Amino acid sequence: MSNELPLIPWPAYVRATGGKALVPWPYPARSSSQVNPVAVVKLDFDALESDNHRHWWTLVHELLEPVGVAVLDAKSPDDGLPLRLRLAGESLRPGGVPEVDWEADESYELTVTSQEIVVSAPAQVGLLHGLRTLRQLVTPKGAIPCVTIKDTPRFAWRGLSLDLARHWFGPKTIWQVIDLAGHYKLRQLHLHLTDDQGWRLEIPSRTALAEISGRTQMNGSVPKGERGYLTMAEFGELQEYAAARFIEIIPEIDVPGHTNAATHACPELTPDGLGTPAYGGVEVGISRLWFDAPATEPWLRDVLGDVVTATRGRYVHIGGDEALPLDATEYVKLVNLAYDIVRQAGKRTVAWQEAVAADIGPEALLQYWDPRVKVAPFAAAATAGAQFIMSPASHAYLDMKYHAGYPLGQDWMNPIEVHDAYEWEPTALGVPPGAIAGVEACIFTEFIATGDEAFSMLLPRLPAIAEVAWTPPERRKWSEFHNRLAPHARLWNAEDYPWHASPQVAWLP
Ligand code: TNX
Repeated sequence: MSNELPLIPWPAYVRATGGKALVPWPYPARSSSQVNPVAVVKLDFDALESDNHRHWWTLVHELLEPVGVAVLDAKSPDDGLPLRLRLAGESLRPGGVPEVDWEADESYELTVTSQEIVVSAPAQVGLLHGLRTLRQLVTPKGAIPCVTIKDTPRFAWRGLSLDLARHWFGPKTIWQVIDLAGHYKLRQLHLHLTDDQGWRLEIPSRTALAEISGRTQMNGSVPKGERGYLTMAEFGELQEYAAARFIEIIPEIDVPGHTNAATHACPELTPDGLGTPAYGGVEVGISRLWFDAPATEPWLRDVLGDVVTATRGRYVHIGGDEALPLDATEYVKLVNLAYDIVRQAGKRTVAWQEAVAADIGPEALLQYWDPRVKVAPFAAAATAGAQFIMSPASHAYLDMKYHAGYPLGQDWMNPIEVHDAYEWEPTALGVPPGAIAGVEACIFTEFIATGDEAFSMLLPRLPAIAEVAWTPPERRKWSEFHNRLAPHARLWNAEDYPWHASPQVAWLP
């Protein structure tokens, strides 16, 4: 019975205790939200300090109203099933949006009886995870199965990487992606902000970068009326919105390859000082920085300095992939320089797997992506203390087509149906299990031109990757997963997310 509950990712412990809790919405009228309520809960803040009530009030509303649950204040005279949030060991600081402790314990317990709903956790992030689980339990008729859930993730790093450089979708899509990532309990949103085709973040010390290369993208220019990049103010707001939902933003400035947008906007970065033409094609490995060009080091210091200053999370991603025109020595010098700048400024570094050749320290994270290469260097780096994020293109690249004839996406790796995104084990790829910090899905956007197209690639595969990252292999079963996934279509429809109706799932919209 409990394995029929539509929970993704599947929790560590689930026991259905029998029966359903239900307090029907008593009024014929609509609530303030778009959805007609079918049930009512009354939020009881228990241990939470009053200054943070508004923040939690917002989160509870935003999670439960789209699934038809009206949320009332505990003091309301109307009936409603009490919803209690209990925080142990940590009191919320005043000021609404809390400073996030990114390393806090993520566990939570959720108990639903016919009398009350209780979410308890040692830290705030667990409270939110518990509410996200509750959201998935609400049936279309507004009932909630009575259940006891005790849960904690397998991996701390559970990410999604979104490429904004190849195509620009506008800020709204990024906000929606944060919400979607949150529903599946992801913690990291990695933004691939720069590449050959465009530059998507304002850099105050080098304004030409965004002003010039913010306008370009695959096959030409960004849509008319779009600025084509995030201002620093927008980047700050985005991080605040994400942090309020316990999601860490990791900005990526891709060097020393994938740099044509930079050498186009800043011609001083090229040896002849003439810069490079804009590039709207699909080739990789066509661009580079030059270690010996006098402008390179000051440029890197300015750009990474501004990015570090603006970053609220722990990490900055320095790229490091596919720097094909560079010889090994120059590649290593440039990656080490970028790494040193980030480290000296007080942030930790993430870099793509190729950076294993450089001398980056054990506090950095390497992102495994290309399963076609030999793993021996990764095993050696792991022995020396390196940690890895697992994003194998064969399973976790959500820009791959679902099947050979699919109109969107890439085909340089195998097609990835929802089953392929689900059925893989991060520790079985040759990187030593003890060196694995977590899992990250990636969506590159050479052949994905709009936010809607991006959603139809993320759904239904992102929930599959999220479960790989959260749930240990002995509790993961495809035969159960596809049944649990089927009713999620209702949640996606409620949020207006476009999704791909994979034939591997008997959808229940
Ligand atoms: C490989 S992922 C790349 C990207 C492409 C992607 C397309 C990585 C480190 N490099 O530049 O966009 O494949 O799937």
